[in-house]
Amino acid sequence: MAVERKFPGIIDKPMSFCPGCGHGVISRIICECLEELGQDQNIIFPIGVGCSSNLGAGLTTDRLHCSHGRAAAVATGMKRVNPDNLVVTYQGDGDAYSIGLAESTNAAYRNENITVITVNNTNFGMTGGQMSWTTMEGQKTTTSQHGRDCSITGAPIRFPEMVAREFDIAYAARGSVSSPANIRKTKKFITEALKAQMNKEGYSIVEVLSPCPVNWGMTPIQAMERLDKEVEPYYPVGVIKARKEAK
Ligand SMILES: Cc1ncc(C[n+]2csc(CCOP(=O)(O)OP(=O)(O)O)c2C)c(N)n1
Repeated sequence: MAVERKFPGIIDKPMSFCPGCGHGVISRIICECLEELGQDQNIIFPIGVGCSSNLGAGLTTDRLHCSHGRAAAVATGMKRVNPDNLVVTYQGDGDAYSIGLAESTNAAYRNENITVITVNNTNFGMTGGQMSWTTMEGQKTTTSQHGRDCSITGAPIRFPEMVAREFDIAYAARGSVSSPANIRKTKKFITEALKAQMNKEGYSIVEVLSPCPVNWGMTPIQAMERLDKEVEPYYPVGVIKARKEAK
């Protein structure tokens, strides 16, 4: 007997990601969270440029493919004119933290009532794996061929920690897709971030660590191991800031 696979209702087409990429899992759990909160017909996605933009290709919801790095600014406008809609950005680390660092930081500075989801795969994925602000020290990319030298470039940015420390935001957390346990945690973090927006508490951010096997030059299994052993120690998984007790 054929087993029926159930997908969240707002996913209507397959999204095309490379084998072993984390974007597919992350997209799916965001949609699950929205459905479980009864918000799946009430969502607008300002989506970044990069592999993240494949999210828009598979959904039935309102969404806008924003100029590179500007999703938090677009989200600000969307939320201010549609305060009853949930507005959730979906961006890569290159989009949100390198190219869009000003827009991303300013939205947190103003404590905009939006939810920001960034997929940190430690490089600019879609364009072939260039160094981004999250690339690890010593990591080889097409633009750091001898390994990232932080004495020249500065150190990898921990953006959620930075905005949680400096600004009066509602919620910040970091998840990962390196194991089923971490995927479950990430789902909880995204749910809490969405609830913060629903309760009008202000800006919420969840960064999700993701493997990028093709640009890391690894098999999907090796990339998962790297995520677990090298990336997570520098980018710890967990709640960084929550106004409410539910952690
Ligand atoms: C203004 C501008 N600069 C550069 C590009 C080229 N570009 C397209 S996708 C991309 C990489 C995005 O990387 P990231 O945000 O880390 O997301 P990922 O693809 O890794 O998910 C770049 C640099 C562009 N489209 N527009």
